[in-house]
Amino acid sequence: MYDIIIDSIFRQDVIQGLSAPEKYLLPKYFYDAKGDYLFGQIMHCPEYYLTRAETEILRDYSGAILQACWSSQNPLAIVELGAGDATKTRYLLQEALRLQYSKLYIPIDISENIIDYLHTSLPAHLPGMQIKGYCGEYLPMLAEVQANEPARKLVLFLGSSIGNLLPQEALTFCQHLYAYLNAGDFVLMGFDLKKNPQIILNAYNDKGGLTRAFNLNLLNRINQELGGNFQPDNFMHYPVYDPMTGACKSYLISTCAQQVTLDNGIYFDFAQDEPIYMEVSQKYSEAEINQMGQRAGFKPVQTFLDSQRLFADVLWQK
Ligand code: AVI
Repeated sequence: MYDIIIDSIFRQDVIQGLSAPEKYLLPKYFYDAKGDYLFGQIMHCPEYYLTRAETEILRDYSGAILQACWSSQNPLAIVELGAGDATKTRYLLQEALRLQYSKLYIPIDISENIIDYLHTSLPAHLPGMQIKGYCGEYLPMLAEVQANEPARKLVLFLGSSIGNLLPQEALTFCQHLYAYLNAGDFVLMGFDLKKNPQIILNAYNDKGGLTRAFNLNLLNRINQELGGNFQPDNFMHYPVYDPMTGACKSYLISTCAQQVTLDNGIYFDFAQDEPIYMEVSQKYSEAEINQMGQRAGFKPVQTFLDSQRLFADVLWQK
């Protein structure tokens, strides 16, 4: 039953996106098992600096981040939206245990596999840390966490996941996040910074072709799950970066006139050179980040940068 509902939402979104005058697919559908694997590979490829930069920040500044959130009256619960395998977060959690600032980690993830994995893998690395995973959409789950856990919260939203929203959507997300928090709660949010445009473009066009495969995998997923007949070789991976707006957008370009059909008979015509918009990975200046935090209602506490100033983890308080 669950699979049928998921399949029909996926189908609905694909049909809506590919029938639009400007075709698009939703990036949340990148992450099937193969997509998770490819994203794991991307995070380790030489051009994709984001993960290395943020890992450096958490390795070097976890103590300072926690000090800034510390209050002797109230223990801290560390909540993470989109925890993934929590590799980077472990630095913060280990430091929280060492300083005795927190003994409760609450990962929220849409994937039950991830939550199960964290429950089984983390205790060996974090003796004494209680792990209470919540599976579902970020904000509804955060509401449940707030109802169930009285502790003060430090909410992590790392990895530049906020960058996969357009700036206006990102602001709306931050405003909603603010509304779900209690006065005194903290947010640590990871933003990729504007920088030399070539460095950014290379990160989304790695020489090993991982990002290309990551984008084309969504066409394979449509073939497998919706009985599509996409020929991925007929599409070209085309990322562009606009240094004025900070938007790095990925497209798949149809290299010929073609028709693609799903197993229910619905079809989509592609003109030669017609694009499918796949994803935005928005980059920000420090001033733009501060402005967003303030417009959402947060008080800026501190900004943590890596040594090359590529990436920012920004601490805000409600
Ligand atoms: C998950 N997200 C922050 C990645 C990004 O950088 O926008 C997804 C990604 N897409 C292509 N490469 C990485």
